[in-house]
Amino acid sequence: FSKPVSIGAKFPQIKLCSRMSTNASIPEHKRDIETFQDVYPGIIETLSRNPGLYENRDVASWLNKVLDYNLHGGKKARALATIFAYETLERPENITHEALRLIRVLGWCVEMLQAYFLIMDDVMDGSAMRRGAPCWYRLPEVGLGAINDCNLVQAAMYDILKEYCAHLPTYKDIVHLFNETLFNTSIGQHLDYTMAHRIMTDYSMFTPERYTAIVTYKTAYYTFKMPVFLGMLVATDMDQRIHPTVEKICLDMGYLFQMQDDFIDCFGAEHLTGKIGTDIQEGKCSWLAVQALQRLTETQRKVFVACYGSHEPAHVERVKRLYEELGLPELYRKEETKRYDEIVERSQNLGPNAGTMPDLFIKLLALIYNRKK
Ligand code: DMA
Ligand code: MG
Ligand code: MG
Ligand code: MG
Repeated sequence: FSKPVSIGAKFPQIKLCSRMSTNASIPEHKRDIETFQDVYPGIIETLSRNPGLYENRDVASWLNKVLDYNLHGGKKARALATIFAYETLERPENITHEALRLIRVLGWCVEMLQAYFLIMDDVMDGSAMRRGAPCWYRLPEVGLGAINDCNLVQAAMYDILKEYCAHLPTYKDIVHLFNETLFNTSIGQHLDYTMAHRIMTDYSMFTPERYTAIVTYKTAYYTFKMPVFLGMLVATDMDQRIHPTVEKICLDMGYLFQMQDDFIDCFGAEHLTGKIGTDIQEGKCSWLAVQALQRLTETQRKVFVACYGSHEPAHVERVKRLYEELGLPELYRKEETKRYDEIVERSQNLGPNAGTMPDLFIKLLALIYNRKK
């Protein structure tokens, strides 16, 4: 290990959203010259040495194309969260260039898991655009081949984990965390899909409890629990005793994140999100739909049932107008702030073993609060 560079925990005041690494606020002589993006070519190079890909060069270049198309252009919120987690939780003197490279590679693995789910998700949701470009499955040369492309991305992720992390004492725990996250997210995606593919007049399952289950499984595990726990697994001497509370806060932050996603699906600006909403058309159990169903009058309910789950633009507009008539945009803003405040308070009360964990939660909240994309 080379000479340590101190970053992260010593500079909690850094601004978060504008860059991929916290380098800018670090004195020049201590600056880590490698960035998150810089470790990507090494990952591609490592994959090219996989025996199967080495023997099948055309498949190797296809996989590069899959990764280039599906890993870039997004917010990379989960990779950022992974890197923040490590930089915040690790003691500054232990943050070496090698440790930073490792956590950045893990950040890319998290983004690969995300790419895997997004490719599938866009097929399942009948979406057209992602990150300002056509969804992968919609490219003429892809189509249903997208299913196997997902498998390739997932296999590449585990290959990279092995190549870069097999020597770590926590390797087993890291792989276990990826397996758990894959399983939980798939459970959530199944819940989400089956809720949308029901008898369209039946809204008995659109309850707050069911909504919590869907968003916890489909979003919270992979968006917050995984990055935070990866940071803990790579940082030295993490106190195991606060884990259950930390996990609960991560899952509640995931709820907030998906609630925002649902709001943006309906009321967001396409030029910012790079995607076109489908929740109303697909009849999704979204935060807005669940809130609406708790507030509709008998007459409004008839309109909702007639228009929800329809691709007819007039029907979609009518549902949006109903949401506005019910004051859901105002309710959303209040609820977002309330949930933000609750998470701040709970992270401040983690107790004497929490270390820098509260700082991490504040950073993660800053990353997502009032987000428009
Ligand atoms: C997000 O669900 C969850 C996963 C696992 C992709 P979503 O369909 O609301 O996401 P998006 O709005 O990005 O399509
Ligand atoms: Mg979707
Ligand atoms: Mg979806
Ligand atoms: Mg969405």
